Amino acid sequence: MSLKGKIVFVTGASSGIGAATALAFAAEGARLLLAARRAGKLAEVASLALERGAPAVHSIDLDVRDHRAVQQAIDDLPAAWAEIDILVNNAGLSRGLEKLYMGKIQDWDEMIDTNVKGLLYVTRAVVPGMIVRARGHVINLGSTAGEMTYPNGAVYCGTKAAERAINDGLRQDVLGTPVRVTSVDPGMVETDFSLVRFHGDTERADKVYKGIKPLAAEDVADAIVWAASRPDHVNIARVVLTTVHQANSLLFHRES
Ligand code: NDP
Ligand code: 8X3
Repeated sequence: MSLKGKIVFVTGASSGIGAATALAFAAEGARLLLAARRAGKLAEVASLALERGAPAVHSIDLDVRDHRAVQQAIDDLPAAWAEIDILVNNAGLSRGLEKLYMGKIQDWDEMIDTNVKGLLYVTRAVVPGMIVRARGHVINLGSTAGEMTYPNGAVYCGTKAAERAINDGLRQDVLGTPVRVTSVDPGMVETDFSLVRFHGDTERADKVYKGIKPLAAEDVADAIVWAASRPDHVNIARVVLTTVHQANSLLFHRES
């Protein structure tokens, strides 16, 4: 299915997988609606997307944790941008890596509010329009962490297990409409993810990828664009992808 001229809304488009996804859709000639909190970084991605072939880009400064702001942002879209064809629910993060009984409440709130509630708020604001227009595709960012919990990551893994349930629930709830629902579930991807998890500690973040060739954000973007470009009667329910150095959440091969 051609993606040319489609309106693609990517949340968390200012870095990592979201930015790579925006650029991959740009190369397909899609129109891009990009959202994140860091307006400067979003502007850089927007200008690159135009260079790569997006016919138009509209950026929104948005915190997905604020349900009123999310609804307002969708309600306020200029008419030319209102008919969203593809929603990529990518905004998300992990905070901390420690035993559950020592975890920081603020970290838990941030992960749950972003990865679970934020995803729900955006979905709730966008999907009704897709139902009315009888077309649309929601692509949610899950994780291998949602399939298998790892030590010290219970809350992050819990948010991705919730994504999995929400993804599957939404697919059931839109049954009978042409709207498609996909979860793209990567293993370890080298982005700012670990830097954010460790609150800016670069040394600790770098260790995560030591001896491993992780997935790149572009590998995940490729899977997202692939799912979006299947014929419109084909619903890809879930794509799980890891580097060859990772078998699951717990098992890695590290080169010494
Ligand atoms: P990055 O840190 O590079 O990107 C995260 C993006 O989410 C940023 O653009 C950030 O933008 C945005 N974001 C975070 N909080 C909010 C918020 N409250 N409102 C709006 N946007 C927000 O990490 P990744 O690219 O790796 O992560 C993207 C998604 O992929 C996440 O859902 C993550 O859980 C998932 N994932 C990542 C994996 C990995 O190993 N990297 C593996 C599996 C899944 P800003 O700060 O400007 O708001
Ligand atoms: C990100 C992958 O395993 O680092 O969802 O949590 S992992």
